[in-house]
Amino acid sequence: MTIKAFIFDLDGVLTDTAEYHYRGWKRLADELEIPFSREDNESLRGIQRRASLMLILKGRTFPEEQIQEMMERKNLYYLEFIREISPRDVLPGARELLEEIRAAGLKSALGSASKNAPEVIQRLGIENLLDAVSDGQSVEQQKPAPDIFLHAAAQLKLSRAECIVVEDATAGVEAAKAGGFRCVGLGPRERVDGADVIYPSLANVHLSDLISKLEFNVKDMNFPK
Ligand code: B16
Ligand code: MG
Repeated sequence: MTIKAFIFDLDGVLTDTAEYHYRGWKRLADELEIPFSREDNESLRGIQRRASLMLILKGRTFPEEQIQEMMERKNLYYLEFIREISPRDVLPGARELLEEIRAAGLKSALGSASKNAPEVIQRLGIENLLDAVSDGQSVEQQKPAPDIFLHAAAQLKLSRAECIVVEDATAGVEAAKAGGFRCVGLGPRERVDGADVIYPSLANVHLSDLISKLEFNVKDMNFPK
């Protein structure tokens, strides 16, 4: 078997911080009197902080100093919200899969665009199940560039062929593919269509099933065509 590790995205895969990102951006957008909806927030999935702000500003221009202040303000709001995170917020199936990976002698790493990832995994109580952490601080080029996943694989001292990326965002699947990784996509098919295997979420996903689908190249059929 070639599979030696799994590299997990954080938001949308191991936990659902999208709601907290939404609340942070929404508060900022309201203060700036810029329209921003939950639907708009969906397009920010997996997108780093600065690029997210640019999408929210929709071409409105501001001096760099103000851009910095807006990013800091949103992050302060986000940090307030994530204080509520506890081990109960690990998404269904995620902890079980991390434990199965560990028990099988394989490795797990984090590959998240978030600069707050270390705090989130610590609050979730899963840091001991991760052998390496690559986050928004680890690389310059963010998803859809493959750097974050390449950095995670390098930390594990494994090749891209030996690591499987697990992602919920279009930008994340693109990043995995750009890096030459096989990828498990979670969520609606239209969002993660480029993945090799697709599941609605990690709920009831077991390592043995996942590995056989990846090894035999079976794109899951849990979705109606
Ligand atoms: P931060 P992921 C991403 O996390 C989020 O999906 C995205 O909405 C957020 O803007 C980005 O992290 C950066 O987060 O502001 O905390 O650095 O899906 O890559 O785990
Ligand atoms: Mg994500």
